[in-house]
Order: sequence, then structure tokens, then C-alpha cells
Amino acid sequence: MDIDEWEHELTDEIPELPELHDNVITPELPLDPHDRPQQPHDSHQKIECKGELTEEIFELHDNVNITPVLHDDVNITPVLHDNVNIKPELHDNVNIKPELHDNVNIKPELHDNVNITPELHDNVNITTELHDNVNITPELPLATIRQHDRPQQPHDSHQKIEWKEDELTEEIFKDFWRKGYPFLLKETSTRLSNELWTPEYFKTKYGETKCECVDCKTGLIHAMNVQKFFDGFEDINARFIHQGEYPCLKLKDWPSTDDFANVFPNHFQDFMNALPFKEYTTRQGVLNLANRLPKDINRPDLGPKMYNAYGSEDSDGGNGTTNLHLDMTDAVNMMAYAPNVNNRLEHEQLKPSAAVWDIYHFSDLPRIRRFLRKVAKERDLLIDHPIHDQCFYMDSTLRKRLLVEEGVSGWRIYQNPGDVVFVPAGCAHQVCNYTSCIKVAVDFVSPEGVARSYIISNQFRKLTHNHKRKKDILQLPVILYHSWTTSFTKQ
Ligand SMILES: O=C(O)CCC(=O)C(=O)O
Repeated sequence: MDIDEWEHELTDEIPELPELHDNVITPELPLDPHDRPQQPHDSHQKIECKGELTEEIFELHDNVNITPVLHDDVNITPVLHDNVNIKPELHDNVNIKPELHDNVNIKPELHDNVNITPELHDNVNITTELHDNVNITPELPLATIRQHDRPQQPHDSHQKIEWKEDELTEEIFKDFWRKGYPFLLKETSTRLSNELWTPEYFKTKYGETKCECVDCKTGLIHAMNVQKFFDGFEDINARFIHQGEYPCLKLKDWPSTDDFANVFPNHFQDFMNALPFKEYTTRQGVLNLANRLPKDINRPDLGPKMYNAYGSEDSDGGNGTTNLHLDMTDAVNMMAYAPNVNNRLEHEQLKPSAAVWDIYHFSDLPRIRRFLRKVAKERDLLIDHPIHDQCFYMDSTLRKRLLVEEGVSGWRIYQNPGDVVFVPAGCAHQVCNYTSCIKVAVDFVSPEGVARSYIISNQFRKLTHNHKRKKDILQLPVILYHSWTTSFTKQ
């Protein structure tokens, strides 16, 4: 399939499901059109018996640990009581129909053709490692009922998303980047300066500067100065008040007009020094294809860019801090500052981190888009593109629905000061600050991500004529042309 056909497939209304193999992208077949959920009788597979069928019925009482190894063609109908732990290793053609009561933990490792149809009560945890052809049809809360037909994807196995600097070799990085897997580098050693990136510093140096702040809940823009915004960073009583309420403010595009390097030269240098994987992430990096543009060509603005905002909520009804969106470029985002836990607002002290990210793989885009179009319809919202419009923050309810209705779950990445998040080109992502945070990010164009960048740039091009993301700010064809011509001279 040539690149045009491929691109056409991907932008069709019918889901686009490219799957990334070694440097090759092959779109998957369209989804089945039906939405029939798995039914209990689907699990009735073994219909011929020779008399080998045995039945064991037993009743288990409190505080019992069982580690059975179950073999083929065994039926068990246990009635389980409180505080029972079961760790069975199940083999082929085993049917289990337990009735489970409170505080029961099950951690089975399941093999082929195993059917489990439990009726579950309160506080039951099931942590299964599932192999092929395993059906679980429990009566569970909404979040775990499967209503979708999304097949298992290779990126579902990308589970280790937090890495220490000395663990993540360049080889692993390249592999993740090729596959479009996001990750977090924990507490990097080349930390940003403790003096430069504080609310006090910005107040002292730029306090009088006028700025615009957006209310993360209403989208309303409030004009103020930098001093006022940072006064309220850790002190709720010093916050800007609108109609009797404290809006959850985000300092918008600051500095908005000029290059970050000109406005904050010291911060720029400090950030460049701290960046990991410099060959990719810095302006000099040879694997940052954006650097291949000749000096006399207008360079695309890839940042750095600061993200400064107060704490928000990601639970039901929460608006987060930055709505779901995706970028044509790869990005690296470092948290420079958040108040010490003791200095946070009371409810913020209970949160697991300073900020939380939800990042979705590129190949899940069509399903996310289809799901959010449905939500927009339910809410009578007129939209062009549910991700490129940046009009949704998916709160806990929407995230659960996305999992149930489309089978898509993102990676949840928890970020604290010193932590660096890597977001591959084309991965939809949203951010919720749990407390006030200063972050700094820069975009780059890697050889590994350029095919995804190309697809996204074509999606942007097809948006309605005055859409804010329509403009080709990256000029990818120009970058690619110069990458090719310079590849003979640069190392
Ligand atoms: O931190 C935020 O609020 C948004 C960051 C972000 O979206 C990015 O760096 O691409």
C-alpha cells in the first residue's frame, strides 16, 4: 500500500488502526460493525464428553488458602466465604462458577479456553494474567463490562512506564520511540536549578508583566499580571476572584510572542543542560530532524514552552488542566517546581503526585475519536474534530466509558518535580495538575516518529478552513527534504 492509500484509510470515518512493526506501519482491518457483548453461552465450547467428566463440589470456609493446579475438563462449583485467597493455575477447558463473598482475592494465571462466570460481591479483587481464549463474564460494575470488540494490541503489553535514568538505555529508548510508547524518567539527576524555576523568581523578575490566564473549568480568559497569578500559586486566599469564586487558572502561552531563549536565556540554558537524550531533544541534536533546516529558513517554533497552572481534579466532573490533544511532534516535558507536600492545599496533600497524565497510543486514536464524537452528540456539542478541537478533558467517568465501550485505556503517568515525561508524536494526551505546578517542555522531530508526524499533519490539513490547528507550522515536507540532503554530510 502506498503512503496516500494508507493516509486515506487512516482518515476515513471507519476506524483507522495502524499497527507499528519494525519501522513499518500496517493498518488493521476495519472493526466488526456489531456491538454484541460477550454472552455467557459463548463459553459453552466443549460439547462432547466421553465419561471423563468429573465434578467436584466443595464449600470453602474463612481464612483458607488454596493453591490448586487444575487440569483439563474439570468443573468446580465452589461456594466461597470471607477472606479466602485462591491462586489457581488453570489449564485448558476448565469451567469455574464460584459464588464469591466479601474480601475474596483471586489471582489466577489463566491458560487457554478457561471460562469464569463468577457472581461477585463487595471488595472482591481479581488480578488475572490472561492468556489466549479466556472469557470472563462476571457481574461487575460498569467499568469492567466488555462492550467493545477491540482486539488485543501490541502496545497493551507496554506496562513499565516509569524508568530510572540508569535503567533506560539508549537502545530501550529507541525501541520505545519507534513503537510510539510514552514513558517517564524518574527524578533525573541533572535537575533544573532550584533558584530559577520558582514562583518567587518569576514574581521578582517579571511580576509587572501582563499576562492572560485561562480558567480550566469555564475556558474564560482573565487578564492580570504575572505577580497576581503567582501570588495565588500556593495561597488560595491570594488568588484572583471571579464572580465570588477562585477560578483554577493556567498561565496561557507565556512568553507568548517571543522565543523562550530570548526572554529567559538562563532558563533556556538550564533546561537544555538538563534534557535527557540530547541527540534527539536539543536544538543541536543530530537526530532532531527539525535542526536540519538551513539557518536562513524560518524555523518552526518547537519551544521550549512553560506550563504553569494551579491544581485541578481528574475525578468525576473534574476538568483537569490541559484538555485531550495531540501534537505532530515528539515532546519532552520536565516538572520544574511544585510546592512541598506540606505546603499544598489540604485536599491536594492526599493526591498521589503533583500531576497526572493520561497518554493514549497512536493506534487507539480512531476509537477515541469515535467515542468522543458520541459524547459530543450526547451533550449537543458542535465539533469539528474531538481531539484536534481540544474540547474534552476525560474525567474518571469518561475514561471508564472509553474502556468499556471501546476497550481503550491510556497510560496513567504520575509526575513529580524532577520527573520527565516523553510523549511520542501522535499520542493523544491530557494532563491534570493535582497541585500548582511549573513545567517546561520542548518539541522535537525524531526519525522514529516522523511517519506518525506525517499522518497527523495531513489530518490537520483536512480540518475546516479556519481551524486553529490547520496551519502547517511544522513544514514537515521541508524538514524531510533537508534531512535527506544533509544526511550525506552530517553525522
Ligand atoms: O502540563 C500541561 O498542562 C500540558 C503539557 C502538555 O500537554 C505537553 O507538554 O504536551
